[in-house]
Amino acid sequence: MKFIDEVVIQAFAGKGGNGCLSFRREKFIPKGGPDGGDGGHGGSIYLEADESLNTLSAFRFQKDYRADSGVQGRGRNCAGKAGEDLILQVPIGTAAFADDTGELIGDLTEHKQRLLVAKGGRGGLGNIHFKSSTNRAPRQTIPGAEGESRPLRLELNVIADVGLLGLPNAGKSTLIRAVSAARPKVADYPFTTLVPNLGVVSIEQHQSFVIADIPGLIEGAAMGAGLGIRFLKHIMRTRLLLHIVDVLPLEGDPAEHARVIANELEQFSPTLAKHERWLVLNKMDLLDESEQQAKKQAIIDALDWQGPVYNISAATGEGTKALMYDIMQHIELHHEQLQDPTFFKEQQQRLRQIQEEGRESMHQLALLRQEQQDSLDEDDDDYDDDDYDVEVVYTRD
Ligand SMILES: Nc1nc2c(ncn2[C@@H]2O[C@H](COP(=O)(O)OP(=O)(O)OP(=O)(O)O)[C@@H](O)[C@H]2O)c(=O)[nH]1
Ligand SMILES: [Mg+2]
Repeated sequence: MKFIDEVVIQAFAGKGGNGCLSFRREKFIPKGGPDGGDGGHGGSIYLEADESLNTLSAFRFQKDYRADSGVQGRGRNCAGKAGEDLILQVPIGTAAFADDTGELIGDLTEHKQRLLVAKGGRGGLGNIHFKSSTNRAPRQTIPGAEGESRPLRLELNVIADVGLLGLPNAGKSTLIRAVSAARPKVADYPFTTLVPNLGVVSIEQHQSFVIADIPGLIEGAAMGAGLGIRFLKHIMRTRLLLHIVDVLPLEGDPAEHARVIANELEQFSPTLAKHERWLVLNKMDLLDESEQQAKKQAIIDALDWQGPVYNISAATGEGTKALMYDIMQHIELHHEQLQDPTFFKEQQQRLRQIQEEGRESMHQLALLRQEQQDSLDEDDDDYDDDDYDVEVVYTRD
């Protein structure tokens, strides 16, 4: 199955059935009054979130979706049957936009949540409605209204509490393997991870949170280098970012590497760059104990880092448990704070800002790519961002 996180489809809601023009015709009632019934409403189109889905790949080939039309009214005041609604199942975390205006129609964040995306046309009125003292035989009816039709862009953002950030090879996937049942591939070459992986970290019986491991970022990602920045959108909604830094990289210096990531984040969304971010210094098993503290201090000094810092080894598990406990606490505190309506509002506002900035950066990147493509004029380069022939893995234990 392919991991698809963006599709454009056409939604055509059903037309309303026409109102009926009819008069009562019965034995012994020579001039029966009007009895034309109403048309049924056209079927609407809804999106419905389904927790068992994790990609939009079902929409890759079929692009047009039509709900049934309403049936027209009949004589004897019979109303036509309403057209059946069409319910499209999508993964949790799907947002729907009107593709022509860019307007956000809505977000699906909970299992079974429904969102109306194209309203069916109203059923027409039969002539029975138009009888009056002056007109006993009205020939007037109202036809059914057209259903709404619109191009829809569906965007899937995986929903996680914590997002992992870092250069390729920093050990992001190794960490998610160490602390959850998720089993993303780990290897000593860059870009091992090509799609987001989610892992559930269980702390105690009823305490758990979701971590998202995304592909590594490199310098220039905002300009399209490596896999670009498109995966950052999957961690836009997280409450906390874990910035994983390899303390003993094959090339370069850890503090410099951390700066690269901070810079790419800033270019993607300045608001996201100000988000709660913890520095996680990984591969500490490669250093002696005495070196570990010195390394940590050197990185903090070089970055003038004020936030939390953790020393861990994703490979041996050292330090990971304490980190996970602290994350859980942080998430719970955040949960409590969200009860405060002012805080909640601020968070919503901040999220919207991040989404806007992120969308703009991705738009700029798409334009840049288009320019490059045009100037290259290479028709054999049909690289498609969405074409990773791999599956997004959600592992819940
Ligand atoms: N010694 C040591 N090696 C580690 C540690 N964590 C990860 N590694 C190794 O570092 C390499 C890269 O690890 P990954 O987990 O694949 O790195 P990643 O950040 O997911 O990389 P991408 O998916 O390419 O972005 C692998 O060879 C791991 O075995 C650690 O704590 N100690
Ligand atoms: Mg990885």
